Amino acid sequence: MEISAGLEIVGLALWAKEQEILIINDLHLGYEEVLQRKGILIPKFQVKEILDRLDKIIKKTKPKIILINGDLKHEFATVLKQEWTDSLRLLDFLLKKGLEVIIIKGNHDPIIKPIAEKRNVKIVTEYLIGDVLIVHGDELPKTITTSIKTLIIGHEHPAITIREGSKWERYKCFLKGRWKNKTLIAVPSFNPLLEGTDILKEKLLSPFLDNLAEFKVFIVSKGEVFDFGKLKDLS
Ligand SMILES: [Mn+2]
Repeated sequence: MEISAGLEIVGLALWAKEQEILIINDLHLGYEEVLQRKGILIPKFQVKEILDRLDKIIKKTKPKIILINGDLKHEFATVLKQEWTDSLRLLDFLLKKGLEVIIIKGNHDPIIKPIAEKRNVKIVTEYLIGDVLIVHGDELPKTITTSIKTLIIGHEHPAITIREGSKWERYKCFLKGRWKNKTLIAVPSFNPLLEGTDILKEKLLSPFLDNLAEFKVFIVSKGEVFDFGKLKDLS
């Protein structure tokens, strides 16, 4: 589904069709190890699930470049064993397909460099596609030129809880609204383990997102996209 001119939602990724660039964010690889250290035992299915989903999207879109818009791995202060293994597995999977991989630095990525350097992958703080600027979204950029019309961010992990009969289900969603005089698109986390921030109930994280009332919500469920209209009409 096209969310904005030239930008399509494909699963939990955003697809810049003309430029053949696929955008994903907030993989938080190694999150399972972090949970396990806290005594929460969960099966390690995260990477496999991520690669399976990515494989489907890549086969469908055939991108040239893949942008990882921040938070490739989870732990801030160090590189955990699982983060090494999982991050390299992901990069190798993408590089083997002949894709150019570019990492946009997120707030969980202060020490991403040794991983990226191992595979010669570029790290940037932002990426420009025509008049579309892609940043992680944890902080506002110092300068934004007037020529930029659209911003794409991650970081927020947007999701929404919807009532279905007697139970509530949480779905990941894309958001589209305005930030200053520009179009803003927030992309959900690509990690299946991270359900996301309930935008109706929880405090918002990104300084780009303040009042979401006028934002449009696009829910992703089992790879399908549904336009749910404006948030103010949902709550
Ligand atoms: Mn983040």
